[in-house]
Amino acid sequence: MFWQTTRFRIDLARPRVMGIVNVTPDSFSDGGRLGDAAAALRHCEQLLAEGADILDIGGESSRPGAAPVPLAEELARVLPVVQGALGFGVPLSVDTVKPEVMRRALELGADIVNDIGALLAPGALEAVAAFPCAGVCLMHMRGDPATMQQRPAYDDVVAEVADFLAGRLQVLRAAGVDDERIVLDPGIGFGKTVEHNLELLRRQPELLALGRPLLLGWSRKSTLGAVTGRAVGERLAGSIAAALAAARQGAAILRVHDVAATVDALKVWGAAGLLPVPESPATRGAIR
Ligand code: 9MG
Repeated sequence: MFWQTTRFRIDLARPRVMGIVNVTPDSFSDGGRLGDAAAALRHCEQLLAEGADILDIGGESSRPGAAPVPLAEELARVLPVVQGALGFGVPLSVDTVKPEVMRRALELGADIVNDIGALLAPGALEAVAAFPCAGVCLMHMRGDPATMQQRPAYDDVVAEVADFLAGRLQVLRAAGVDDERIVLDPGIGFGKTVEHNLELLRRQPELLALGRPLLLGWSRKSTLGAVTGRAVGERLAGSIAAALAAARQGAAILRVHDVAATVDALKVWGAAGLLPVPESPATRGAIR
């Protein structure tokens, strides 16, 4: 399967690693805007050197309870980094729920919109649909980052996530967005308990029936902390275990902080033939 994005048609015959670039004050800030963008770009280069296939650039934290970032601030954080990273020659994703950020980033030449809100914000669908090749990741979230962890409840979390994603897929199709532009994400940690997240991992193959590639983000998430008893900075082993399990269960794209370790782990499982679609000579290296 392929993921059509603005500049690249990404071959998903093997799992791709999406490196996380958080352009938030707690990530890079040295107190100055130019310094922040330069530090973020150095981080992009580091992730690429470690083997990232895609960079996901975001200026607003989606952690539970995180404060919303005003539009002007998010634009000022994200656009200079997108602009600077365009020359790296890899697919650039912009992690945002704001239609104006989507539009401005796509105008600059960004390849993908990664929307934890599945293009539900007024104007978001139109913003993406207006760019005929832009890729999009539609993620399931129950509620919003401020409220989502207040007693989330489902009768059947996998069925309800699948129904939601199927519905969004239909809406995008009706708006003229080609299937090949769309990947789907069950949204680990977004309005789900530890048990919901683990059930989504166990039954992840059921989501493949939706017919589009799956993107999974397990990196450093609190479910890993709950299972291991580890603080966020100590979750590397848990993150790698979850990433491998997700890949084994059919994930096509893994959104991660720790690119080098994830790439190595995937190489070992790939070499052993443990991934569902091992890389073939015909597809090796093809990303366009
Ligand atoms: C922005 N962001 C944080 N976690 C994420 C996840 O699991 N998936 C996607 N698509 N984006 C995420």
